[in-house]
Order: sequence, then structure tokens, then C-alpha cells
Amino acid sequence: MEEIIRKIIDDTKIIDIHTHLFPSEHTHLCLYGIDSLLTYHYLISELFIVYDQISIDDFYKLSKKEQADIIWTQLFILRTPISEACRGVITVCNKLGLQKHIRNRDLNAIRLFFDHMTSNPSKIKTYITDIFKMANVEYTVMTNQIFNHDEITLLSKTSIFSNLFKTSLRIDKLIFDFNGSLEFISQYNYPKTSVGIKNYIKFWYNKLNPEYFMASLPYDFFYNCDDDSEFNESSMNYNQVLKHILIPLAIELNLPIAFKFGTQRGLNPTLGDAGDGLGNASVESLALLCRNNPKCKFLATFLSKVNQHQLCVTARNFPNLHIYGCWWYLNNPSLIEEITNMRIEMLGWGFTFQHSDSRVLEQLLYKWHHSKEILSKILTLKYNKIIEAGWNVDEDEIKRDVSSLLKDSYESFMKKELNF
Ligand code: HDL
Ligand code: ZN
Repeated sequence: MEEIIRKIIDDTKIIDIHTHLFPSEHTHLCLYGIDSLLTYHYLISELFIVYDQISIDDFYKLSKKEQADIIWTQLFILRTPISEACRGVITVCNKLGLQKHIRNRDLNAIRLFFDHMTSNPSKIKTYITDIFKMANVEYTVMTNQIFNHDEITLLSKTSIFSNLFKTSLRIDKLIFDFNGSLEFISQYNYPKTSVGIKNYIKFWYNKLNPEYFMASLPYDFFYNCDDDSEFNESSMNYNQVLKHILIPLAIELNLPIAFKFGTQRGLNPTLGDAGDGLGNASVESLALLCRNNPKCKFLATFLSKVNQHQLCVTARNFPNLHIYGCWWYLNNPSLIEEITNMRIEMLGWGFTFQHSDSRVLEQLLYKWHHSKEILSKILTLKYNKIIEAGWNVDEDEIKRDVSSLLKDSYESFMKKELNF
């Protein structure tokens, strides 16, 4: 049974519903190669747990190669690369056939391989396609920050992507810095009003054909649906932005809202992207959002392990809610196993098993490989249990079920009619 399940999982196409990957047209935003893998922000925070020969500020002033050299020495040579993010780098090299260089611990030989694979723009395009194929990822939904000058400059030039990339409208700034968002759009000749904001968002909706709105919400986010306080357009609080802008727009455009709860941004600001933490968030707020807005679809994931059981129960209660993935600090084998077991036991196949959240192209190889190992172990046990109970399953049914967890539940939810 285990062999059959492992092979089915390996052969099943994946939709990676949230990553930070970009097509090669997005130049400096499209990250790949060993130095990007080694300077992943997860590894930077792990470096400074054990390393004190340079300040964090001075580390960030170094070149990416110099940063990678330090991380390689400190976390791979002087210490066994045992953490999930360290092991991921090894898995990537293994999958790319670099076993000899890994055995020799020869970082420069590894660099030469990646340089060779990406030595010109057409090779980079081929390489991206090859990595998606190796990871069996049919497509990913990008993180397109439409309130970021750098990103919309690139998006204005190239908004037609290969079928490997679908888009999203990432709107954290709209919700938590409405005044700043008005300033932002005024630089593109939109009036600093709610109508201006809605027209700006509709411009990108029409240009990008996004899958969903997305925003990460801090752990102390609390949805207050009764907030009928007077608001003036230049200083809306986040509840007013949800009530008067985002949710009406999501319903008008029939666009789901993907909320990621539980961040604690800037826990250690010196570390930059590597310095964010997490907090126990308000699952009740998600339930209220779903209950008060039955015509709006919500996708949700929570960053804290503590919230996972209540999230499962909430997902049982609201047909307009779909939960997905083991996000960020939950994307570790021990936690993926506990959370996925709970979700199968309480939601059946009605959730999306994982998203990789990859920032560097080749992370698709390790993040999915590591997660699929866990899924294989879980499903072997679960199928043996149902067979023990007297229900026989054939390979086609297992293929159907696995496909639900890796892509079909998401696509079914996105097509679901909310007519009740
Ligand atoms: O807000 C997000 O989408 C998070 O995934 C952050 O980008 C975070 O820094 C991250 O990369 N987590 O994996
Ligand atoms: Zn992310």
C-alpha cells in the first residue's frame, strides 16, 4: 500500500496556491540558484542563532555570495544541516543530480552547475519550466503586490505570463495603511478617494485576471462587523476598509479573499524579512467574516499551531471557507503531520493539503518533496484504517483523493456557487 500511495502522490499534478515566485520577465524578482537558496531568510535567522562574528546590519551589507559563503560554512560545514530549511538545500541539490558535489561539500562546484543552467535568458526560461516539471507543479499563484512601485512597474511591462504562473492581488497595504494607499494611487493619477481605490484595484483585476485577493493579517487582527462609526475616506481603520471597500469589491468581482492570519511583523526589525514572528490569532474573526458575508468566498491559513484545531472546526461550519497549507513556521514535518491528520479526520478531502510559499524557484523541489513524504505516510495509515473497517479502495479512487488534496479541492472551491 505504501509504495502504491507514494507513487500516486509523486505522479499527481500539484497546484501551488501561494508562492513568491516570478517568471523570468520579472528580472530581479525572479530568484533561483544556490546563493539565493542559501540566503533564504529562514537560513539568515538560523545563522544568527549560532553566529556572532558580524552584526546583522553588516551581514546584510555583504554581497549575496558572501552571505551564502558564511551560511554554508556556519550551518552546513561547521554544523550538520539538520534544520528543515538546511535539509531543503540538500534535497534540491540531490534532485538536481549534484550528489558528488554535496558529498565533497564543494559549494563552488555547485555554483558552477547553477551558473551553467541559467547563463542566458532563454536557458532561464527553460530552467524554470524544467523545475516546475520536476516538482510536478501545474501552476502556482503568485504574490502580486499592487501597492508596490517596483512590482507594478514590472507588471505594467509584462502581465501575460506562461501558464505556470497565475496572479493574485496582494493588498495588505490597502487594509492596514489606507491613507498610504491613497497616496500611492495618487502617484498614478487616481483620486485619493474610495472610488479612486476601487478603480485602481479594478484596473489590475482587469489586467491580471487574478485568482483571489490576498492579505496577511497580524495576530491582533480582530474583525468587528458592528463598526458603524462615521468614517472619512482618508483615515479608514482596517474594519472600515473591509466593510466599505474590500468585501463589496470581492463580491462585485466574484473574487475570493485569501487571508493569512497570525503574523507578527518586525518582531526583530534588524533581521528584516527574517525577523517576523507569529502570534495566536482570532479564528473567531474568520468565522464572523464567513458568517456575515455568505456571498464572499474566503481561503484561510493560520500561522500559529495553536489555532489549527479551531480553524478545522470553523472550516466545517462555513461552505464559503476553504483552508489550505501549513504556512511558514508550520511548514515542518512534525507540524505538517499533526495538522494534516487532524484536517483529514475532520474535513475529509475538503481542504488543500499544502502550499510551498517558495521564494526561490528550486524550493519547489524540496518543499513539495518533504511535504509529500509526510502525506504518503499519513495516507498509508488512513487507507489501511478504512480498509480494516471494511471499505475497499482501488487505485483510481486513491488517485482521485490525492488529487483533491493537491489541486482539485482548490479548483472545486473556486468554482463553487454560493447560492444559499
Ligand atoms: O506574508 C507572506 O506571504 C509570508 O509567506 C511571508 O512572505 C514570509 O516572509 C514567508 O516567506 N514565509 O514563508
Ligand atoms: Zn507567502
